[in-house]
Amino acid sequence: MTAHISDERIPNNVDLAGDKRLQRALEQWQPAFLDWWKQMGPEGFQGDDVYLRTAISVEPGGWAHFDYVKMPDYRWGIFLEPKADGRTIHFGDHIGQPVWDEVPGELRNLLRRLIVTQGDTEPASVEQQRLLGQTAPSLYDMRNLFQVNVEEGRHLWAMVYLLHRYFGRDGREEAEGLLERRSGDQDRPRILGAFNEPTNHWLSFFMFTMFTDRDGKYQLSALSENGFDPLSRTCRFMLTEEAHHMFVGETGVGRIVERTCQLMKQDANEDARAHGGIDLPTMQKYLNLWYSVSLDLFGGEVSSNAAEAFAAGVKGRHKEATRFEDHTALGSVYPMEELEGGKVVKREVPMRNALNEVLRDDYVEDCQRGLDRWNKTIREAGIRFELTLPSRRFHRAIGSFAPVKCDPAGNLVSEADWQSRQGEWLPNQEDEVYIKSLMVPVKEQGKIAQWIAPPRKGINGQAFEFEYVRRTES
Ligand code: BYC
Ligand code: FE
Ligand code: FE
Repeated sequence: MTAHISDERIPNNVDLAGDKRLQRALEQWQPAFLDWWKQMGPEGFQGDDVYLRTAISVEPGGWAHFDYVKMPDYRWGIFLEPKADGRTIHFGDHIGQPVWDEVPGELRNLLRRLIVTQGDTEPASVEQQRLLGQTAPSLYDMRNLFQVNVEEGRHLWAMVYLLHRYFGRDGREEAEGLLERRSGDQDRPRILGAFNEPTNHWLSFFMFTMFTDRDGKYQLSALSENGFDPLSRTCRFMLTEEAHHMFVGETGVGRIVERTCQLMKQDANEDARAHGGIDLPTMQKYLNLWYSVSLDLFGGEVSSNAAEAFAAGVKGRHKEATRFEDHTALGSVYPMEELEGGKVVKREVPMRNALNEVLRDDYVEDCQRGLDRWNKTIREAGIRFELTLPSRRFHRAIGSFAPVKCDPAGNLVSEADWQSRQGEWLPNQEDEVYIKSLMVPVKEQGKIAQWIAPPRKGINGQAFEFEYVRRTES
């Protein structure tokens, strides 16, 4: 294992050439991946030259090499952080034992399920974002979209490598399945809820990369604690790329907020819509939507799956090694809210069963930091409005609160009230029509759509005016 990435048909730092059978199997999967990419990847831009970051080494700095690339020629490959000698399992029931380089028989199903679930989200997001290039507000934003897309494609490669290398025939079948399911498809949907939601305009795209990619950060962090060393090492490398996805989301929403405030200031009634902007209450609705579907991605509050994964040493807490003292998570409890007989009650749950909620807590705090920055922009513009995270009980499809309806403040509401008021809390048909009406493509260098502010700086030291995408298709 080296930090260097080879220059073969499938770039890798796992000595693929030394395992001919595996290499052949992956070389057979590769054309299927490319077919999928051409069919389900960014539509209308496959022949263009895009200023992309490509990994050429997994060493710090080495993974950020910038150049013009046609997306189908992107160097998708298999990059793992180099192996650290003497790593041991540091939580759960096997503390102190050496990490596994192969899959222990009794953990085979559990690990396969986690890897398939993780892997499934990657192509799903590319499918969700497939048409967005056509309405990009600037070349800068278009390039960022494509950067996110190719990296999600590479994250799929990361999981497919593990399936092929460690899970035999079952793994190869799962790898095929990852190219067969489709986001939003009635008959063969993607596995997790948020990845079947339409993401068909840029407000949803930015909210998705802010809130849903951030779930990715926390799930990858939990998986990077893994006792199965190859999964840990691949997740650690994926996390380096994830930071950019969340940057795209947080700054994207931030730039809309900034523009909206400017437009409000120009209007006697602070009406941003009157000037072709996105008003803050509408932004709040999209925030409510994407935050709540992303909360669902952490699973139920009380989960025996989470307890089992922790015990086995395959899913730890965020920064397990440094933030916690007791790495067995036995003999302690975690307070949380649950629903009992139609009422919200506080309950103490054995720690191991509460780990989905523990991870969700870290996520919620991280989200709030992003909102604080957006609210600072609003405050500094002299506007009285605050974006807020809705209650965790709001609009849930997974967990204790899935069976009931709550308003954004967390109050239980009747089904009838929900029906009549949900359009105030979540995007309604009219909001969708309005937002889509703003989505006019801007393809000239240095220009930007009316509803969003330009970024403070460009990518890799380039100016905002840089030609981030060279169009060859019209
Ligand atoms: N939708 O015990 P429970 C990313 C299922 S994002 C549908 O409460 P568990 C990315 C669950 O499978 C990160 N089904 O929860 C972001 C279970 O089914 P079974 C993706 C759901 O199992 C942007 C049952 O309900 N990675 O990378 O502890 C762009 C009871 O579940 C959902 C991962 O998620 C749902 N939302 O935890 C691109 C990591 N939630 O077993 C990429 C891998 C739960 O009863 N996955 N269910 O049939 C996991 O760690 C866990 O499976 C989950 C759920 C966190 C998803
Ligand atoms: Fe990803
Ligand atoms: Fe991502």
